[in-house]
Amino acid sequence: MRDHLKVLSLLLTVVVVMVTAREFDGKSSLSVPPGDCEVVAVSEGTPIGSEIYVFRLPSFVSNVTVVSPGEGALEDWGVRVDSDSGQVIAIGRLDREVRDWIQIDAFITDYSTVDAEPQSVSVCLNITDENDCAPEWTMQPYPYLAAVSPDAPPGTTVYQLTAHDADLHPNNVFSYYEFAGRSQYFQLDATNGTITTRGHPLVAGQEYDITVMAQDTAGNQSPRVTVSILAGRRPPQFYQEQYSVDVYENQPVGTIVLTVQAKSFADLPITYSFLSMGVADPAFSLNGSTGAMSVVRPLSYDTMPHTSYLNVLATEQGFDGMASIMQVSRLIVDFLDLLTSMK
Ligand SMILES: [Ca+2]
Ligand SMILES: [Ca+2]
Repeated sequence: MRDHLKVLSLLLTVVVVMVTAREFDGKSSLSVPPGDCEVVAVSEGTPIGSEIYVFRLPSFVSNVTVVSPGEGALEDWGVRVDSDSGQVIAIGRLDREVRDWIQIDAFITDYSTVDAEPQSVSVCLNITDENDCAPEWTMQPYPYLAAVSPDAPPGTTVYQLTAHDADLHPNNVFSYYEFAGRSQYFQLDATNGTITTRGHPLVAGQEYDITVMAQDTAGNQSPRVTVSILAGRRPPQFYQEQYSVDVYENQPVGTIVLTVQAKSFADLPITYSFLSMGVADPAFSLNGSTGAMSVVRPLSYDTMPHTSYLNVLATEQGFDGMASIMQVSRLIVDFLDLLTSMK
């Protein structure tokens, strides 16, 4: 009676030419307020082996014992405390973008005095920023596509570049540069990343590729990427080439298992629908305006086909002929088999 453990797995594949969107993996600061402790600023660029801090020991027969964090955790964060000398040493890279405060709680025991109680001490290392991060692109979807009317007037916005630099100000200040491309037709604003037309007539149906880069003030560079600008209309672009989601067969009717989305290059609303190609899957419905795919009847691993294919159509409202098709392959997996194969 472990049917509820069985899962349905959904796999969606976009058949128009697309690549999976590049995930933004910008580092985030985990700033926490220090507790009751002595605050010491330490640069994340501190060389390995450097002394960061010294716990003051009352006599040469005293030592310091770290209470928190555990020794393994502290070493994972690039810090070690020498029990005999009281020295706090950088033994690895101190990455502010991962952890900007390290609180060390310890006690000092003085063995020169028989009756002395261990003394509690705390130091909070405030990891300060270095310019060690490059800007990372945050545009979606990928590949970076645009469309513009061939006779667009000068200054028409074609595409908006966006990027994120995980450093703190001013180390996160960067500019956009055109590395190669069609600068006689398009202009890139170095500060705000907007690509606009210059007003030169464009050839209808032609793709204009522009390769761009973002670079911060220390010279840290983003990857170079290409924006393809089509002179004309472009059909909607799905935000992902492929979706994968596990659906438990005991998920109730009404559960949204997946939401598909596409971008309109004409800023028009998009309507989503299943195309009746292949075998219809009566277990799911698609919300025409949101792209949400929901369970509409009870799921059963035992009685439903384990794999079926669906096609999703994204159509621009008010603009006939501009539509994209995404093929959905739905795979049902027995969760018990999955557990066995993972062992
Ligand atoms: Ca930076
Ligand atoms: Ca940094």
